[in-house]
Amino acid sequence: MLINKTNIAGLVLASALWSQIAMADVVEVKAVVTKFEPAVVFIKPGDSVKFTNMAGHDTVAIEGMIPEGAQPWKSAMGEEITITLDKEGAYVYKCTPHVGNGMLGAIVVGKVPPANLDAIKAHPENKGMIGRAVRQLEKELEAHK
Ligand SMILES: [Cu+2]
Repeated sequence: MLINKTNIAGLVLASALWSQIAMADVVEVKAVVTKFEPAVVFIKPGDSVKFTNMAGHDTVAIEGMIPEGAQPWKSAMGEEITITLDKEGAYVYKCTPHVGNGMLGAIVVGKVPPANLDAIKAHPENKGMIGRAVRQLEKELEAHK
């Protein structure tokens, strides 16, 4: 390979990308009866969350309770989906068949407190079981300060 400025820039970029990939973590969230465990997880931008033991469950991001511009997710029933989150903020999600049993969770990416916490609290769906999950998220954020 001819060594010139373009090649060097490419190599530097490739190694920066590689070290980012090498440092990214995968955090496991397990479906246990009608709960996600742990219900609230803290990750870095670029980390992934893998949902396991999903027989009879799904995981669906709640619209308006994820950072603005972030990609919502929706798994198939029983799917052990792995999602990668790059955008900082809090993501609240539910299991469709068990949302009435309080089967919800939250993922906090990056900075604490997350920039969209007020938007989540002000969301009209912040009531009932979803409201309970939001309060649990707030409690965990307090403990994580
Ligand atoms: Cu479920």
